[in-house]
Amino acid sequence: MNTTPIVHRILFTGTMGVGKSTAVASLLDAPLVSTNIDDGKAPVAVDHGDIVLDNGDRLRLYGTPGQRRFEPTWRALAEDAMGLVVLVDHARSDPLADLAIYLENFAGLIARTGCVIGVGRLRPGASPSLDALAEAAARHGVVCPIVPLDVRERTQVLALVDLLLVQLESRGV
Ligand SMILES: Nc1nc2c(ncn2[C@@H]2O[C@H](COP(=O)(O)OP(=O)(O)O)[C@@H](O)[C@H]2O)c(=O)[nH]1
Ligand SMILES: [Mg+2]
Repeated sequence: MNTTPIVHRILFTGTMGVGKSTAVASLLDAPLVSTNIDDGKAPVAVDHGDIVLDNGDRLRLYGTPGQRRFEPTWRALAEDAMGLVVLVDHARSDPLADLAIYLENFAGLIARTGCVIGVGRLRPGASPSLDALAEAAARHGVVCPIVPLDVRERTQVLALVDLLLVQLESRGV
């Protein structure tokens, strides 16, 4: 059992089925665990797991519940978080609208810490383009890395988390 203190709590958010649990699990050596987070109404099960980076920093990664009815839980998780990974499922009907929901709900966390956006199930040439997604993010005041990824590929998820950590470091979070 590793007892290094937790350096960062990072949230993975996005629509149901986008791959939050898969992304977090892909980084872990141990199985995902589920904890009840009390948002004041009822306990909600939240997936999480810890990874220890090569430099010894320990990260706790959370997959937020996807549905909007969990907005109070999102707020509770965001309070303690140190960064946000927004996953966009490009195969859904309106990825721009999906992105907007998460950027709006987590605006405070993003402003305080940082954000990266991973786009899954992106087919070549499909609309909206990554540029269009970046422009939409910018309209929400969020200028951050946007990269295509397959959440099942550990190296790709790790690269996205690295982009987030670089951002946190440069912002002194
Ligand atoms: N075929 C395919 N499956 C994917 C892709 N991205 C994610 N998945 C699958 O989609 C599912 C996502 O489920 P999960 O991680 O539980 O989503 P969550 O609701 O966001 O936690 C998993 O079974 C992934 O393997 C992709 O690009 N292609
Ligand atoms: Mg999940």
